[in-house]
Amino acid sequence: MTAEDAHDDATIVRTERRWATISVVIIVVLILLAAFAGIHQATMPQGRVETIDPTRLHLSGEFVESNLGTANEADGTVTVRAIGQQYSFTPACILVPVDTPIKLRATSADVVHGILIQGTNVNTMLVPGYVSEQFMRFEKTGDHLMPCQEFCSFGHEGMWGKVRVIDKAEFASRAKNGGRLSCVGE
Ligand SMILES: [Cu+2]
Repeated sequence: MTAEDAHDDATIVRTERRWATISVVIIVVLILLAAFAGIHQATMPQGRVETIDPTRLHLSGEFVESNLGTANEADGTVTVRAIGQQYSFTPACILVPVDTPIKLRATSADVVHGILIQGTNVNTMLVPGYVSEQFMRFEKTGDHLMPCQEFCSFGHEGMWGKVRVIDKAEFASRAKNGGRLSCVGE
């Protein structure tokens, strides 16, 4: 074996080690990402599955009509409850305060629909029988379109709602009397 061969062997060993290390690092990063997403409920579908009877939404429980809309919680957060059905969302205009942690809880009364809030990364499927939960926070006041983003039969393209983000003080004054808020008809 000449000195040159020995030098080549050393180069090969070094290169192989380097690529082996890179492969192991990639695998470790992927494992950490999967663990992080699982712990923070950011996987789709989520590990924590909540079921609900879609035929009885309007009769009792969390998604009766009088409970739909925006609820002001005691801890300063806000919960929005909504349903999708062929071919509208209830409420059709969701009212939320700016710069506030918001929990969106939604489900479908018939077929698969989707909620997508334009200009944000909020995008979730509404599957009959399951409750979809998503967290959001709006940095600026203003209106966002909220189209159904899952083809749900021939009226699909006409199915859309709106999200209106308003000033915190205005929201607080409207929430004073309790009940559920929305911006339908405004
Ligand atoms: Cu739809």
